Amino acid sequence: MIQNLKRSLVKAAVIGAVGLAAPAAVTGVALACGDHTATPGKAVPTDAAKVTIPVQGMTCGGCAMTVHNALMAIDGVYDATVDFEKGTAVIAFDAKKVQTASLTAAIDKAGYKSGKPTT
Ligand SMILES: [Cu+2]
Repeated sequence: MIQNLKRSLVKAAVIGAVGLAAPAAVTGVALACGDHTATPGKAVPTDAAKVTIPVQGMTCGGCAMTVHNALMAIDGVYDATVDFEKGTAVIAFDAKKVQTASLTAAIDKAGYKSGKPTT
């Protein structure tokens, strides 16, 4: 299991390097692991709360999409922009419904490691 994971990570790194030639964001890169379909974002109201959370452990666009989808599954999250190269997730959400602790918990539960949220 762990061996397979390591192998897929190596593969992801190679494909990721090739993918860099194209300036396309997450969706344009060949995905080697994680989810392959992004949950569409919702309209972000002007009064939405916004937070940036560091995410460790992402190696390709598939990882970023897995994190994106985990965040989008939370009721009250409008949109999440996840960048595996920067290792960040920028999240727009309804502060009346969602606390940042729920966001970091979702990232951790998806198999990655969240850092300290900053606004
Ligand atoms: Cu990946």
